[in-house]
Amino acid sequence: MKSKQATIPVIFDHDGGIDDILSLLLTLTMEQVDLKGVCITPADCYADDALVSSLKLLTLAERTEVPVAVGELVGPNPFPPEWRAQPRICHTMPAMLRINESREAVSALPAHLWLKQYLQDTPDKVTMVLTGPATNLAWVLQHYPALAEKLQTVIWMGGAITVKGNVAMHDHNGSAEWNAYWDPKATQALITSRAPLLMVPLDATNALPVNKAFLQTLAHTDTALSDLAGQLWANTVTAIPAYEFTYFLWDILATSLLGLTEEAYSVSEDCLQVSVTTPNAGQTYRCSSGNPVRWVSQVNPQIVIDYVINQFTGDHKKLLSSQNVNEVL
Ligand SMILES: [Ca+2]
Repeated sequence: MKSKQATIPVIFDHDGGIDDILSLLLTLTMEQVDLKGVCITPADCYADDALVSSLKLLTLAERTEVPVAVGELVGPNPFPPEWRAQPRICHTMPAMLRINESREAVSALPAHLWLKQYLQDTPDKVTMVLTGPATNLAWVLQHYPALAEKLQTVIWMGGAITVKGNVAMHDHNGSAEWNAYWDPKATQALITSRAPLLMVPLDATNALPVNKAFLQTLAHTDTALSDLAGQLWANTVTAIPAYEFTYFLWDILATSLLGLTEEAYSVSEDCLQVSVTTPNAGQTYRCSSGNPVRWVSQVNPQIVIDYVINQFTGDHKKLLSSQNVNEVL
C-alpha cells in the first residue's frame, strides 16, 4: 500500500501523436501518479482519434472516471496533415480494437475551460505534464494568472535552446521546435508566466532516438504491455524520412520525469525569450533578462531507457495498480 504522500496528482495534456499515446500509457503504469484529468490539444493529431485512443487506454487501466476534455483552441501553424492522420493507427491496432472504450467521463467543456474549472475547484496543487503545445494552459494563465499557484510543477516537452529546431517550413529558418512553433504566443505566455515550469527541450530529447536497439530490448521483454508499446512505436519508424530526422522519446522523456530520480538528468536555469514572428516563430532562446526558466539540459540515456522498458514490462494488470492505490486511499 502506498501512503497518501506518495501520490502525485497529475493532469496530462497531450496532442495525440503516437508518442503522446505511449506517454499516456506510461503514465498509467506509474503507481505514484494519481491521474486527475486528460486534456487533448488538437495539434499533431485529429482530436477525434486522440480522444478514442485516450479513452481506450483509460478503459484498459479501469480508470474510466478520469475526465477527458477535448481542446478547441488552435495555434496558427498547423502540423502537416499526414502527421496528424498517422496516430489513427493507435486505436485501429487489434489490441486497441478489442477495448470497448467508455465515454462516461468525456467533459462537456473544452479543455481550456475544463482546466480552468479544475484549478479553481481543487484545494491541492497539481502537476501538469504537457506533451503538446501549451495552448490550453497558456489560455488559463493569461486569463486567470492567480491559478498558477495551484500548479506544483509544469513539465512541458517543448523548445530547442542550444540546438537546432525540428520545424522545416518555407517561411521558417529551422530554429524552432514544433510544439513551441504551433502556437508561438502560447509558448511565450507559458514561459513568461508565474507557472513553475520545467521545460524538456530537444537539447535533452536528442539523446534518446527510437532506434532498433531500443525496440529490440523492449520486444525481448515479451509481455502484453511491452508488445502494445512496441507495436505503437513500430508505427513511427517510417513516419519521418530518416534524411530529415528520426523519431525520439520526446514526450516519453517529459512523462518519465514523474518517475525518474535526479541522477537521470541535469537541469539548467536561464532567462528565455520566445520569438512570435517569422522567420523564427517559436524559437526559444537564452537572453540576458527575463523570466528564469528551468530546463532539462542533459539526460543519462541508459537510465531513461531502462526506466521506460521496466515500466512497460508486465501484463495489462500492471495498469490496474494505480487504481487500486487510489481505492485504498
Ligand atoms: Ca506530442
